[in-house]
Amino acid sequence: MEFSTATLKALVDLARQGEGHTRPNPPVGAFVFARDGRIIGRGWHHKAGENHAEVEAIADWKKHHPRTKAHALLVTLEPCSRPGRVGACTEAIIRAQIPRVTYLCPDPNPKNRGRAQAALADYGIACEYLPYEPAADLVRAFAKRVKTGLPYVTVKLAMTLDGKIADNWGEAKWISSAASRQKTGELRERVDAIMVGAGTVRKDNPSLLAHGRPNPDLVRVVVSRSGQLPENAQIFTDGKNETLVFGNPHTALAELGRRGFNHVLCEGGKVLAASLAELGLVDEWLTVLCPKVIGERHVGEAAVFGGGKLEDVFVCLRA
Ligand code: AOF
Ligand code: ZN
Repeated sequence: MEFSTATLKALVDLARQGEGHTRPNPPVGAFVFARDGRIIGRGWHHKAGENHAEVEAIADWKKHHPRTKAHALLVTLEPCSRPGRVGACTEAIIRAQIPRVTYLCPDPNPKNRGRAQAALADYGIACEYLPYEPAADLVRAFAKRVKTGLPYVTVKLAMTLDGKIADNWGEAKWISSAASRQKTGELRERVDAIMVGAGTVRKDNPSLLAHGRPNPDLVRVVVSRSGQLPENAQIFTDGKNETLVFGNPHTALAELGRRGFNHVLCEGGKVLAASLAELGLVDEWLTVLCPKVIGERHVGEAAVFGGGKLEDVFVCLRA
């Protein structure tokens, strides 16, 4: 069966609804198709311990189109073939008698990798791998953790044209525009944890929460060598998401990896970002380049020179 790029893109978008909620599992999406190419079932993996995407899509098909025969199943990740918290998806596909399966990325988990095709072939079900980069991107963080035991780390920094991430008083609030703070705030909806250094907590008293849709699964992490943090900081007192404190970045990531965290977003400050870089723990740099110059003068005298109508630029580099 042929799939249009629009269909593949729509499927990845569906899978992304699970981003930031599925740890230790990856986000996954699946469509069931009728013979005429219509999508008759849609599903995504919501949370570990709940249905996998394939099972959700099959249930959706049975609920809304019980009399239509399924012709094919398309899934962003190779279907699992060994039971875990839930039953194997290959078994569900066999029971549903879907004759064709296409997946867009192999499962990085050695437990399942490369096994779906043989498991389905025994039942006369054709299974093919159609490589699609955005589907591999979806499981990039999960793949890093299952291979190394450590989470995938994105470090976000907002920087001026003269390379400053804070003004000469250490004030970082006004470097990026409100629009880009909104945009990077949305990233918090899609990761498992937000990590900052103690200095950022003392200086900015941030909430470290998603700006738009609240993500109750998001965990806040502070790295503090001394452990001396203000007790009244909102991350400890707002009664919202869990906050964990670790003594150094390596211990923090090793423990988060052990607990199944796939993607950690580090939002500063520069001491923590530099230690992560020195330890070789950064997978991705997300730099917001702001059209401003701070220079050597102190805030209050003539601080940040704005760049007129120019907008912030997002630069994403994989380490
Ligand atoms: C799929 N569809 O939607 C997901 C898959 O403990 P379990 O039973 O939830 O299994 C987790 C493993 O299954 C996970 O490590 C990964 O290999 C795969 N994830 N597979 O067919 C899904 N989330
Ligand atoms: Zn599965």
